[in-house]
Formats: sequence, structure tokens, C-alpha cells
Amino acid sequence: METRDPPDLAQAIQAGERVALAQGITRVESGRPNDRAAAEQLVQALLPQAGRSFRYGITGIPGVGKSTFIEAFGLDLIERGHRVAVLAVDPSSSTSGGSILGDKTRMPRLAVHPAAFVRPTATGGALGGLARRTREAMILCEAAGYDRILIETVGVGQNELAVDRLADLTLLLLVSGTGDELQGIKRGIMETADVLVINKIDTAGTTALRSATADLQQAVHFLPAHRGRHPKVLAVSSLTGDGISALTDHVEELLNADRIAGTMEHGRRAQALAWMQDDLDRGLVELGREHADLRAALPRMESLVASGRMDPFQAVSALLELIRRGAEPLP
Ligand SMILES: Nc1nc2c(ncn2[C@@H]2O[C@H](COP(=O)(O)OP(=O)(O)O)[C@@H](O)[C@H]2O)c(=O)[nH]1
Ligand SMILES: [Mg+2]
Repeated sequence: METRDPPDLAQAIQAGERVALAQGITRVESGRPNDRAAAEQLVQALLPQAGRSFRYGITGIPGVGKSTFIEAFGLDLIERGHRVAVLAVDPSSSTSGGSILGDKTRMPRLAVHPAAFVRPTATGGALGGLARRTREAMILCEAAGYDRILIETVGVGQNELAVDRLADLTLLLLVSGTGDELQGIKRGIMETADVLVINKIDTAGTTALRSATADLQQAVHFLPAHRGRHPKVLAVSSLTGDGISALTDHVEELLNADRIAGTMEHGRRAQALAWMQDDLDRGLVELGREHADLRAALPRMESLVASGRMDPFQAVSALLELIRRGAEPLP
């Protein structure tokens, strides 16, 4: 495939060429230094056209039905006149394989719909890198005219925080049934959710479902309010479509209100600041590793610590002192 230079590619993306958008995202995802420079140019060029979408994070454990839910929710958004981009991020996919293909087959209609763009993202590697690439892919999609961005991600540990930094609104999917929905879900994940979605209600009895919903709605009031409110609990079947339209009404209403109140913009600024701080931290670590005196002293310190002749904390302060004294870094 020919590779276009960033200004060309930026123009084609804005013109709505799907192939260009796919190419651009590939650039953004690439780890090659050459591509990185081009990706940054591309993002810079498209940034003024980005930011006008609603960004939804969809999270939950594997198998809870995120991809199936996105198919139903995405189609509902399209029916309401929107253009939908889906970025499926699975940090485990580099090892487990297969799940990416799985995602697309769970979105059979969305994947081929002219008003949708579905992009499973091969990930692996550092979390910071994953979040950065997703953020950049999102910017490209927005510049291409997609006004609803759906980010699918597995809700495990730290990754959760990453989606909270990308999305304007986070939906946490749970499975209905036994009333112990809260089990196995980390408190931190609950706290970053704006809406709790009980999925697969077609498999649950009405009574069980009612009590599960009520229990959960009770439970969330014991959590600290997130973005100034307690999450609402909604029940859906992604398979039959039951409850989806009511859910779309609710989340769109929340985001419309947030946009008007300025809460959305405020949230995005806070995200931007967090990105900067993260990236600066990473940059400082890299810079430190390149420091000539530190590099020269490191192997000796390592062997001293490994052999028990020096305390690790002592070694670190000695190494940091080398940087503090202000020797020149390597060219
Ligand atoms: N009965 C039922 N099955 C569902 C529903 N949503 C998803 N599933 C099934 O749950 C399995 C996992 O779905 P998937 O969307 O791949 O989950 P993900 O790993 O969270 O993306 C698949 O077999 C789906 O068909 C639902 O609402 N009802
Ligand atoms: Mg999935």
C-alpha cells in the first residue's frame, strides 16, 4: 500500500476516505520511530477538527457482552442520525490472540455499516502507549466526521483508569442474575462508572432481575459520587435489543447536559493535564536513563545491590545524586 505524507493523509481523512482513516490509525499504532514522527504531524494537523464527538467508554470483564452491546447501541445511535466509530482495545489480545476477530464478528451489522467504522486495535506493550494510541485514533475518527466514539476495553486493574481518561462517559457492563454483581468487580472500577448496565436480561427471571437491579441501585449510593452524580442502573439485553433505546436516551441526555453545563469540556481539560503529567513522567525516566554518569555507574551499583553489599535505597540516592550534580547527558 502506498504511504501518503501526513498533510495528504490528513486531507483525505477529513474528506471521509475510510482507507485513509485506516491508514492513519495504522501509523498512529506503529511503534517505528519514522511512523511516530508522521503520526504526531497527522494528529497535530487534525486536532482542530477533533473534539466534537461524544466519547463513550464501554468496559466490563471478558464475556460480559461488551462487543454485542456495542453492536446494539451503535446501531441505535446510527438510527438517531449519528456516525459511529468503534475502537476496541484489548490489552490481553497480544497474548490470547483471537479476541480481536471475535470482536468484529460480534458486530456483524455495525462492521459493514456505511455510517460506522469499526477498528479493533492490536495492543500489548505499555499501558501508557495503549492509551496514547487510542487517544490519537479517536482524534483521527473525530476529524473524519464520526460524532460518537465507542471505546471497548476490558475492565481490569489499571486499564480502567485509562478508559476513564479517554471517555466522557463510562458504561460498566455486568451480568444479570444472582444478585452478587458487585463480587469480583474492583471498587475503583465501580467508582469510575457513570452508568451500570446489567446485560443479558433475556437469561434472567423477572423477579431475580428486579431484585438485582434494586440491590445494585442501593449499593451505588454508598459509593462516592462520580462527576457529581451516582450512577444509574439500567438493564438490557444486547442480544434482543431490549432496554437499549431507553439506555441510549439516558446516556445521550447525560452528555448533552454535560456539554451544555461545561462539565464535558472541564473533564477533557483534566484528562489533558493528566496526559501531560503521565507523559512527562515517562519522558523524565527516559531522560534519566540516558544520563552518562548514571549509565556508567549503574552496572557497578547493580552488582553491589545484587550481592547484598549495598542497600538498594542507598544505591538509588547515590545514582540520583549523579544527576543532581548536573553532569552532561550523552548526545
Ligand atoms: N443471552 C445473551 N447473550 C449475550 C448478550 N450479550 C452478549 N451475549 C453473549 O455473550 C458472549 C460474549 O459476548 P461478547 O460481546 O463477545 O463479550 P465481550 O468479551 O465483553 O466483548 C457471546 O456469546 C454473546 O453472544 C445478551 O444480552 N444476552
Ligand atoms: Mg469484546
